[in-house]
Amino acid sequence: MMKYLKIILFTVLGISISALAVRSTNSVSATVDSRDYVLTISTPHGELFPSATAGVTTNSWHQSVYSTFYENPVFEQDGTILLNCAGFSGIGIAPASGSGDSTTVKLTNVVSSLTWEWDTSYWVTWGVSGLGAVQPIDMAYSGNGAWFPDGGTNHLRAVPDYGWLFTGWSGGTTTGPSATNLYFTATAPTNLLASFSDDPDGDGLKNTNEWAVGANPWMANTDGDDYDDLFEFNNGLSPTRDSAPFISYIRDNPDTYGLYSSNAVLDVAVGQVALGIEGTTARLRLQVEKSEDLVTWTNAGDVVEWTLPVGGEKQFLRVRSAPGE
Ligand SMILES: [Ca+2]
Ligand SMILES: [Ca+2]
Ligand SMILES: [Ca+2]
Repeated sequence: MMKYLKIILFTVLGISISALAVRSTNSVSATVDSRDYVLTISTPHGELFPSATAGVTTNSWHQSVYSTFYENPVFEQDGTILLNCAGFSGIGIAPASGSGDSTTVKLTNVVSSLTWEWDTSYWVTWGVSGLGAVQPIDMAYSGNGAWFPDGGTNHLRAVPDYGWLFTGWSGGTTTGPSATNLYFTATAPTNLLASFSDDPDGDGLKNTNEWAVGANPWMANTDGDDYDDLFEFNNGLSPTRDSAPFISYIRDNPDTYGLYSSNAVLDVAVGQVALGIEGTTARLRLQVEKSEDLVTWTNAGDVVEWTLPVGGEKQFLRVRSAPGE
């Protein structure tokens, strides 16, 4: 029995000695990349932290590089431009992209790059001229201003007070009165102005009075006759109905209304008719003329003269043709 144990022991020992002999003669070789890996970090905004990571950095293969900023977000142009770091993308780095404002990447290319990306927003304010308000719709705002993302669209609504009408936007955009709902895309910090007027057509008649008589607050002469809305309103005429026939009727019937047309007055005052007052006597002198061609006129008789005593009180005199007998 002891004899067999010795054989087994020597056998195991022999194998062990043999294995040691093989390991001592084996060798392992590995290739180590000793080249410099160059990472270029760039950013359009902000100050990179630590400053050593700004610009070109030399590292080894699979070296970890940490990059972040001293400050985020960043404000520019007196606080009217808001910049938020929105992540990065790169070449020859792992990971190749990411979100947030800090990262640790490993270099996988000899020449690699990491570029930070930023979101830009512009501070847009709004004011009013006249009486009305600007309402921001479905958007965050503070007072009379809000951050508008670059290229994004926000909705503002112009709401006039009673008696006033919206006439348009100015400032960052110019619109007419129909743009009460403004969908504005900002490309720079902007001050918008919403204008309101109580007399947008400038005819002197306030909107409330225009509405009261059905006139058009956007037209100075709603019915297109010879009289503006204000004149018709102030004189009991209708700004929505042509007043010309009414005026013509009066003009064509001066006897009915005790009127003289300008022509009738001229006929008495000019030419060969003279009506003068001498003391307490009114004197009228008439000269009848004749013509064959309505161009050349000659006297057709003697001057005829009438006199009439007049008192000290105001009197009106007139001359008219008399029917024959
Ligand atoms: Ca008006
Ligand atoms: Ca009008
Ligand atoms: Ca009119």
